[in-house]
Amino acid sequence: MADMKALSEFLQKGKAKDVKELVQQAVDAGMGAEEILDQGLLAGMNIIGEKFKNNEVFVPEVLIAARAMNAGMEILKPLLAAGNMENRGTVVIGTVKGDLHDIGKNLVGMMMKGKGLTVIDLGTDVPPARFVEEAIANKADIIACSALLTTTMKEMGNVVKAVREANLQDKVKVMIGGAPVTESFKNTVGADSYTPDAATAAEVALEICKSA
Ligand code: B1M
Repeated sequence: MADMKALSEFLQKGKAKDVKELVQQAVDAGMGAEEILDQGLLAGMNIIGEKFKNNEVFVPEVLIAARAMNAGMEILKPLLAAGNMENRGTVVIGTVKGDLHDIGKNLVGMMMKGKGLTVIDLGTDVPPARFVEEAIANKADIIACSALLTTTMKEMGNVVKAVREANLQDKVKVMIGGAPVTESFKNTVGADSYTPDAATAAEVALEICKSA
């Protein structure tokens, strides 16, 4: 039986080629795609998430681990789609209108994928109406907004308003974050959650989806 501990370790070290090979070996040995995802890839990504939160690893290590995760996912994706894997939840993510910073947003998206959530990335400079349209189109549980500028963070309040105007507040939770954002700002704009880093954002997103 393929070694899931080794798979998790290769992922943490960002060894994309080895990850791909081990995933293929596991599939060939008859292991289920969901099992490989949970015990190998997601297990490794969870450890990276924890280490990132504790400043034991930094942005470059997370990016290479995510690249290795994607290499493994290339093999698993068609199998997961064919096997009706339970959807753990859907997140529509983007950087708010007027803001082009996307490094933090990308990390948040990667960590959320690492929790097994479906992530729809709208990119940067996303107007409030687009967040809502995509949340409806994809039956999302969460709209996740990132902002890096004090001049653009107010757009998060407009996203909350747009969600309320569409009468979606009971179905879609708004998560916010980014360097200038705080818990007190979250309370001011009425968002559902503020998290300070990507790993915590992914943990909270999974909790929200579980309780939806
Ligand atoms: Co810009 N920039 N920038 N910039 N830039 C900052 C943010 C700034 C603090 C630099 C400074 O002056 N010291 C400053 C903002 C000042 C302010 O508003 N208070 C600034 C400025 C002023 C600008 C321009 C206006 C500069 C100009 O043109 N005059 C301009 C604005 C363009 C625009 O957006 N319209 C601009 C442009 C750029 C670049 C394009 C050159 C580039 C962005 C490239 C890119 O993203 N593709 C850039 C960069 C790289 C930065 C700095 C240097 C780094 C940002 C970054 O990626 N950090 C930044 C200074 C700094 O932070 N040291 C700066 C790493 C990243 C991992 O952290 O995004 O905070 P961060 O994400 C964290 C958490 O915040 C959290 O998780 C991540 C990690 O765990 N998080 C979330 C993020 N989103 C979350 C969402 C969540 C939860 C957590 O829930 C949904």
